[in-house]
Formats: sequence, C-alpha cells, structure tokens
Amino acid sequence: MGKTIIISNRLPVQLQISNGTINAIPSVGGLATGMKSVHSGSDGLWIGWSGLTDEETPPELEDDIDKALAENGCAKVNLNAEEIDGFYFGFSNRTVWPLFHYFLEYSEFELDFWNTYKAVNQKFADAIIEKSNEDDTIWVHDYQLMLVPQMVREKRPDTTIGFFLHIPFPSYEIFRTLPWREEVLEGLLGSDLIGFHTYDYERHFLSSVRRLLGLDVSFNEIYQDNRVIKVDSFPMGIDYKKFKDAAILHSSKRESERSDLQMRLDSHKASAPDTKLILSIDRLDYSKGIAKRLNAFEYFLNKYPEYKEKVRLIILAVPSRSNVPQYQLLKKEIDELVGRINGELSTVNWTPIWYFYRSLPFESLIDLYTSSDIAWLTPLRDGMNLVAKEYIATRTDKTGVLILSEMAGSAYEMNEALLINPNNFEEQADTLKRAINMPVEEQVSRNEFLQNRLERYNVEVWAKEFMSALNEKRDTGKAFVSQKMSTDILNTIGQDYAKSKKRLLFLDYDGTLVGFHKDPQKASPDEDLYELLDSLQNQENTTLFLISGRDKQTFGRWFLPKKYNMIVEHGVWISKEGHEFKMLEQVKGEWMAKIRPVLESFVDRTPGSFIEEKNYSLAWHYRNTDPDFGEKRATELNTVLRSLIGNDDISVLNGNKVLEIKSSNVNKGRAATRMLSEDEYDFVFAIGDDWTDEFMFQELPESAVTVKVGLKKTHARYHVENTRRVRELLTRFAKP
Ligand code: GDG
Repeated sequence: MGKTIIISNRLPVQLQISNGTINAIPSVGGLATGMKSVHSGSDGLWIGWSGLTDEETPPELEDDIDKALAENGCAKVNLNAEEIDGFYFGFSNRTVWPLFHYFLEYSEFELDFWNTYKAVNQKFADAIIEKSNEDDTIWVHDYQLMLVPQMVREKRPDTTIGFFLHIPFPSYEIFRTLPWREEVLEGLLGSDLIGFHTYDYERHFLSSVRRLLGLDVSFNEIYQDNRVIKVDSFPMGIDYKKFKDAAILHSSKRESERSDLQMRLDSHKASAPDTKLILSIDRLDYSKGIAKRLNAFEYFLNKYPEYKEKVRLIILAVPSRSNVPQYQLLKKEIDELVGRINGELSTVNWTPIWYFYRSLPFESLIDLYTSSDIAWLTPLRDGMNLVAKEYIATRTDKTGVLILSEMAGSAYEMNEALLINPNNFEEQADTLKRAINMPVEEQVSRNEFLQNRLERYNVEVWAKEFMSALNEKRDTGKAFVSQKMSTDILNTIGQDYAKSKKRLLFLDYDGTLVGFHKDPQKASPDEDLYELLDSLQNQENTTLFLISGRDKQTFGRWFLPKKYNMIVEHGVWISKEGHEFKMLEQVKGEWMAKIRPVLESFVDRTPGSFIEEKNYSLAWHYRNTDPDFGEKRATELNTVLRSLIGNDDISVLNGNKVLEIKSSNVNKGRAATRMLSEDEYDFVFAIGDDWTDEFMFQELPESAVTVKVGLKKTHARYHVENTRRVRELLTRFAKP
C-alpha cells in the first residue's frame, strides 16, 4: 500500500530565516495535530505553500529550505507575490470566502483572480503528481484548492483522493451566483470522498451538483460517468487532551509562575469578586460577527443597566488577511465601536470592554479560557468554530457557560450550550443575563455532556474517521454488482464475437447509443452512429435489433430507410429489414383515455414535465424539472397510478427520469426472447442503460453477454461507463 499525502494551502511549519540559516518550526494548530497519525512514518508527506513568496526566498537558501522542510515531512509549492495576490488574497479570500459565508455583497467576481486560482491549483496538482505514485492516497484540504482533485484525477485516474472543506458550503441559491460554479463543482468531483463539517453543508453541495451538473445523486452518492463519489459529514474536533492538560497545569501554577496576563486577570477578579468575565476569541473576520457582538453588548447594558460594572467583555481579535480591503474596513469599524462604547459607558472603576488586536501565545489563550466565566461566540456564519470547543475543554472544574451562535457548525454538536441567533439582540441580551445567573449545578451538568463528547470525538478521531471512510471507498467503491468491461474482458468478448457463426445483438437507443437530450426529438442519430450501425448490419451472420421504448413514427423516420431491425414501444411493434412495423404483441389501449387526464394534471402542476404519447403507452417525462421537485412528483404520480390501475393488465415502469404506463404483457425481455427463439444463435448480446432494459438482462440466457451503461445496480454481467464507451465497444465488433 502506498503513502498518504496531505495537501493544504499552508504547510504545518513556519520558516524562519536568520543570519542565512533556516529554521522550520512545526506549528501546533488543530489541523497539524489531527493529521499527526496520518502524516507520520518516514514516508508521510505534506505539500503546501511555505509562507515565503519567491521574492522573499533567497535563491542561495532554496536547497536548505527544501532540506529543512523534508526533515519535517514537507515539500513546498513555490508561489510568487503575484500568484499569492490573485489566488490567495484574490479568489480565495475575496470571492470564495465571502460567498461561502453568505456575504454575497462582498464577493468579487474577477476573471483575473479566477485565472490565477486555476493556475495555482494546477501548480499544486503538478507537485502532487510529481511526488506521488498511483497507489498513494491523497487528502486535499479546503477552499483554496477546490480544483486540485480533478486536476490530479486527470493524470492519475485510479488514485484515491479525499477532499475536506473547512468552511460552510452555501445553499444552491448562493452558490449559483458564482460565474465559475460548474468548474468548481467538477474540480471537487475529482475526489472519491468529499467531507464537510455538517450535514447541512453536505446537503447544499449535493443539491448544487444535481441542479448545476444534472448528475444523479442517491442518498450521499453521486454518479458521474464511471465513478461513484461519496459525500459525508465529519465534524472536526480539537486536541482535547492538549487543552485539558494545559488547563490542569495552569491551575497548579504557583503565583510566581503566572504570566503577566494572568496576573492582570487575577487582580481584576480580586478587586471586584462578583463581576463576571465574558470572553470572545476570533480572527478579525466579518463572518465572526464581532461588530454585531459589540452592539449587542451595548444593547444588553442598556436593557439591564444593573449589570454595569458587574461584567467585562474581553475581545481577542487576531489579525487576519489585512491585505484585503474589507478586513481593513472591519478593523476600523471595530476600533471605533470599542472606543465609542467604552467612551460612553466607562466609569472611574470600570471599562466595559478590554480589546486586544493581536495574536497571543498558546499559554495566554489558556489564561483567558480558564479565567472567563462565559464564552460568547456569535459568528454570523462559521464552518465549525473550534474556539467554542476549546473553551469547554479547559473548564476542568466543569463550570463556565458557553453562548454560541446557531450559525456555527459546532452548534449542531453542542446542544447543551446556550444557542442564540446573532441577529437577535433581544435574545442575546436575555441569554447573557441567563448565563450570568446560571447556577453552578446547571453549568456543570451541561458541560459534563459537552466534555464527554469532545473528549471522545477529538481531532485525531476525526482524521481517522475520514481516512477510514476514504480507504473503505478505495476497497469497496470500485467493486460493483456487475463487472467493469476491462480491456481484457473486451478482448475476450471480441474474440468470441469474431469466432461466432451466428450473432444476435440488441441495442437500446437513448442513454446507450446516444446521450440524453432535453427534447427527445433532438436526440437524433449522428453520422458516426449510422456508419457504425451500417457496418454491424452489413456483417455476415449478424442480426442487429434496435430495441427501444420510443414510438414507431420517430424510429421509422430515423431508421426505416436504413433497413435496421427495430423493436419499439418496449416490444409492441417490430420492423424487420425495412418492412413496415407490425404488431408483435396484441395489446389493448382503452385504459389510455382513463390515465391521460391524470398525467395532464401532473404536467400542469410540474413545470418542465411533458407527456409522450405512443400507440400503446403513455410516458411522463420529468428530466427537465427541478430535480428534487421532479422526484417528489414522480413518487406521487406512481402512487396515484397504482391505485388507479388496480389489477388491470397495465404496469408502470420507472425509467431514467420517465414514468411509463403500458400493458403488462409487453417488455423488452419478452420481445428479445421471442427473437432469440426464431433461430439458433451462438453469440447473444444486449446493452442498455435503464430499468426497462433489465427485462432483457434477466430473461436472456446466462450465456448472453449483457452490458449495463452506467453504474446503477443491474442484472447485466458487465457495465461500461457511458455512451462513448458503448461506441468503442461496438466499433470493436464492427472491426473484429
Ligand atoms: C476555519 C473555519 C473551522 C485564535 N487566536 C489565537 C489562536 N487561535 C486559534 C484558536 C483556534 C483557531 O485559532 C481558530 O479556529 P476557528 O475554528 O475558531 O476559526 P477559523 O480560523 O476561521 O478556521 C472554522 C476551522 O477552519 C477548522 O476547520 O472551525 O469554521 O473558519 O484553534 O485556538 N491561537 C493562538 N493565539 C491566538 O491569538 N495561539
């Protein structure tokens, strides 16, 4: 088995250059910790940008840098300042980040950003291809690299690729506004497994895939040509032990060992023992709702003035993406807000807000978490929010209250926290009051639940679960109910074909010989197809049948002049060697008058659907409807029809985005076996893509070569991926 390669925008090490020497310092972030078990062993590899642009990298140190990175199991992708501008500050942080966090108005759709994003994603993909083998497993992280899976897949079709998105995936209504939406989805679909923090993000993604790419989705699997892509949610955890141990160590420290920050916090507590400390920690980002939180705090103090001088809000805003204009504006807004509120409400003894705009060392974070009575986290949108989890992990005596926005992914797992809507100031003010007055027993019982869960589902478990789902996909995903038509199998079948004395071929049309078209009348045969069918038809000892659910008029127009044998309407009509259609089965059609009005009422109520009227059957097509709505209506229609037709000799067939109502004694299997009984054949072949073809696959003898187009479950012996492969296969027969 090969190695696992992790790919993320940034490497988990910081490069420091001093006096011409390089130091690579491993970072201690959540992702780096979670990946420890994955990124281990002598051949573990992590590919990413080092944090230094080409311009910042002294050329004479290039080799030393590579060496220092290699010692940490890392390899870098070189990016220059212009690339970082367009790819990272541009498309990633001025287009995708705001859009995926529902800040549509901040999202900039710049062609230059997009082009650089593509080029840089290609650089990452090239680096992976250069440094990996076919049997390696690849795990790509986050929104900066959404095109990488497909770019790697193109060169490495059989490699196992996983992708995890750390930010929300927005609803289809938001995502559809992106000019390059299809390309982004296709990029992601290069993966075998796509992971999100929550089921909602997963649901949004699947909905976009169905609506924008028109692919079939069943539960959490996407069917694309020859591949099944799995989508699942894996809520990311934290390094629980690290935070818990740090908090235990912190509480055992003697006074002389305490940090300056801790001493300040302690003296504050000593001077006003009944005041409460409320903490919030975030990167300075508009998605985190810092400005709204400040306004809500002011609202709270005005609504409940008795808490003036009794609470203090500590805001730690960590500098982030300060090259992006939106972040500069936000910084200014927050500075002003803090200034104004403090100016208006402060007293001689009390400043309501302590505001830090900087990054603090880990130990200071622990000082803040352990000293605060309440953590108040109000993102307007947040993929997960790990700070909420970290606060709970440090509460070793189980006291403390977490107030958390419903809009954070972590809210789904942290039901015992006080969940709020960050836009509702009334609710926020009341919740703050409730948190301040929450009895210790209640705090303990809520936190006990939370801690148990966080300790169990920590970041290592998260990484392991993702990897095992990915490995499972690799081991089972490729095995299917039918065998893939490999080159070897095709060779053997080709030889059998060439050797045979008398052949019988049944070829379905739509979805098999040609792809689907919005208007079925437009899915007419192309010249290449005629040529291919001609050469099969003209072969000696070969009987070819086109076998379809289509009506005889259309097929008559397309194929009668060619004198191909045809069975249409699932077996009602037959035409041989250019003769007019004759009835193959005696069927009754009186039921149609009863069923037609029912279908018409469904057409009226389901935009995009239509009725296809054939001589002895009626078909309700819903390919062009909204996919979810269409499926829902199809289920409804099915129920209505079944109750209507009772025991009549009529059946409802579920085709590919079509419900067909027809006489029960007619199907492709019955028609095909009738043709088979007319002569002695030593090579029988049937190929088709949908449910109605299953009758042939089931009823033809075991020795027949039966082939399903696509990956759905089937009774056929083999499957091929798409119509292109069908043509390749038939070309092989045509030129044995
Ligand atoms: C993205 C998604 C998702 C913060 N300040 C300091 C500091 N931190 C650490 C915290 C925490 C991390 O940074 C922040 O993580 P979050 O999850 O809260 O937020 P994002 O940075 O926006 O992360 C988010 C996450 O990816 C993982 O998938 O949860 O939704 O937006 O670990 O402790 N660490 C130090 N000093 C600081 O001043 N040392």
